[in-house]
Amino acid sequence: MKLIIQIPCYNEETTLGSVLKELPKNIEGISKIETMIIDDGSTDKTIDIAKKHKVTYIVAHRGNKWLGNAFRSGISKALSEWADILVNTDGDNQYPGKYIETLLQPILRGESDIVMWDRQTASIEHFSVLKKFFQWLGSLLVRILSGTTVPDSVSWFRAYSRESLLRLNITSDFSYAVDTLVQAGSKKIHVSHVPITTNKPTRPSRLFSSMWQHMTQTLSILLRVYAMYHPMKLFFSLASVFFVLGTIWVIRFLYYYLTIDGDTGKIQSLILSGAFLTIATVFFALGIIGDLIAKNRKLIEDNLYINKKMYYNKK
Ligand SMILES: Nc1nc2c(ncn2[C@@H]2O[C@H](COP(=O)(O)OP(=O)(O)OP(=O)(O)O)[C@@H](O)[C@H]2O)c(=O)[nH]1
Ligand SMILES: [Mg+2]
Repeated sequence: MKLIIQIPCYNEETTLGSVLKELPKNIEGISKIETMIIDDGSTDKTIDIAKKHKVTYIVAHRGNKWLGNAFRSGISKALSEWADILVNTDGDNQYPGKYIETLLQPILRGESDIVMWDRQTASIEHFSVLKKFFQWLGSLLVRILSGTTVPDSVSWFRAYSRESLLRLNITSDFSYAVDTLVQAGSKKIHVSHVPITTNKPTRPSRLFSSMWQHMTQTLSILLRVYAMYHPMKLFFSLASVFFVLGTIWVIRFLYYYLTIDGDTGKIQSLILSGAFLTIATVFFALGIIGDLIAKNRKLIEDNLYINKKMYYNKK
């Protein structure tokens, strides 16, 4: 069993050294541990630090391509280098390397394909009450939409089996955290989680400038990926809301029209219901078209899985 520990880095010269020093050198059940950084166009000494610490693979992007693309480059390299398990951790020393062994256990036992770290956000001291509430709400929404049971959906510290890497197709350039979970739920990739504590922050997030930006970006990615994998559920739910509203207003019109001797004074209700029912029809149509496209995507992804397996396993 070969493990590759990957660290996407964007200007992490101050903390990368301590992250690398903390990584485990031996883990029971793992015959080889290798390290990899994906340098996403850093302008500081990130690469020099990686070389100094004898990182096994340095994947360098020309310019800043964002985290989703860095993760994709990492997956590709890990598959080429025959990783059986890939662990992703941050370059800002947010996640204690000593817990990697714990993170791997569900995969080593053959129980899971993706293992997430659960930061237990409710007990993190430096999180405000508002941040804890939104973390809880966001993770609840991700659980509902992805059909997984993860308590902490946006942490980067995760372990992936080779099989899950072959199955996942990252389409988000920016943050892939919820993208992977919706896909895992839809593709029946087993996801589990282990509760571990977090290090104190070494610097503010580089990905998100504020909590609001984090929330809006993540929500937008979540809805887009959900629409990709479950278009019928999404658009039929929206259509149903407008269908019910339209029906209520048309019933109101008919009630007055039929009971109060041809009263046509409620014509506004009829116009409103016409608009609602038209919107409902558009959403129903989008659901059906989306479903047809999603079926094609499934076939394409099945094909991609076979191609990736042949390509990487031959290498
Ligand atoms: N490849 C790439 N990596 C990035 C980029 N921005 C941040 N990173 C890396 O992605 C990891 C996560 O970034 P952080 O800034 O720690 O974001 P975060 O973990 O969501 O935020 P915190 O929870 O506040 O730490 C780090 O290892 C960064 O170096 C980027 O544009 N491209
Ligand atoms: Mg971080």
